[in-house]
Amino acid sequence: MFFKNNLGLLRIVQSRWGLARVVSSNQILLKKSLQRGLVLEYTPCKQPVRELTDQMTDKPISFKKMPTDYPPVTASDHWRRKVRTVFNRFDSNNDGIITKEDFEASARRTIELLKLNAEQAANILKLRLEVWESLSRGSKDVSQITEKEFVGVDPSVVNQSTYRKEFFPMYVSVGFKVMDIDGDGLVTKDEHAAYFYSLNVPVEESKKMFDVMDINKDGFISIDEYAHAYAEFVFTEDPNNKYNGFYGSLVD
Ligand SMILES: [Ca+2]
Ligand SMILES: [Ca+2]
Repeated sequence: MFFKNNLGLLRIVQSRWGLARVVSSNQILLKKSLQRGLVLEYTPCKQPVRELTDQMTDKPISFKKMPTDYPPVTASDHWRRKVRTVFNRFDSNNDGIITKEDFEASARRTIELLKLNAEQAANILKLRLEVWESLSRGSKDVSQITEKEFVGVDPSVVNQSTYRKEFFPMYVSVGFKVMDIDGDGLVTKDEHAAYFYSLNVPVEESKKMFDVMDINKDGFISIDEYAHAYAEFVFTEDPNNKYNGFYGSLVD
């Protein structure tokens, strides 16, 4: 979701390639639409977002509120606080920089907690590392992202319509896959708890967030519910928004 400062469109396009690789391994349809997306990037004629997102995921994402319907982010103190929180959760060993090792450590925590078999473990690690690669591609030094770099992200990145219409739905898709360990298209309480555990967030907080995210109260988080929560986290600046705990309690 967040990139380093001064990101131009070109760099975002580069990030997109990273994500394209994440998802293309098991979704040919998605790959095709990503290729089309890249073409659209350079043409003034854009397709309706609905059609595009439908093609980008195996199950179409139906946003409760479209990302483009949120007002521009102003990067208020509260919003920056959320960005700092994301940094804190990604910085697994808490040394003030995010590196590949943090993502490996995070994957390991999931693997150990859920006692995953070798195949599942490899898949989890692969997904996490590909997220890392796409994230670090925008960094000056691709081997690390400093806190200053990460937290100082230029909010105009998330205000671009390209980001909101095309990238964000992809991040939803990838983020959901990271959480949906067994790949059945639904995130269970255990899968959500494992995700929070992998980010060093107390399981108690997972229960609270899960209940907020499970809008229809069926005991699962669907990709639509996940998409709504993620959008509320990224595109709102209300200190009382109930999705503020998307990555666990906010840091100071
Ligand atoms: Ca699942
Ligand atoms: Ca649900």
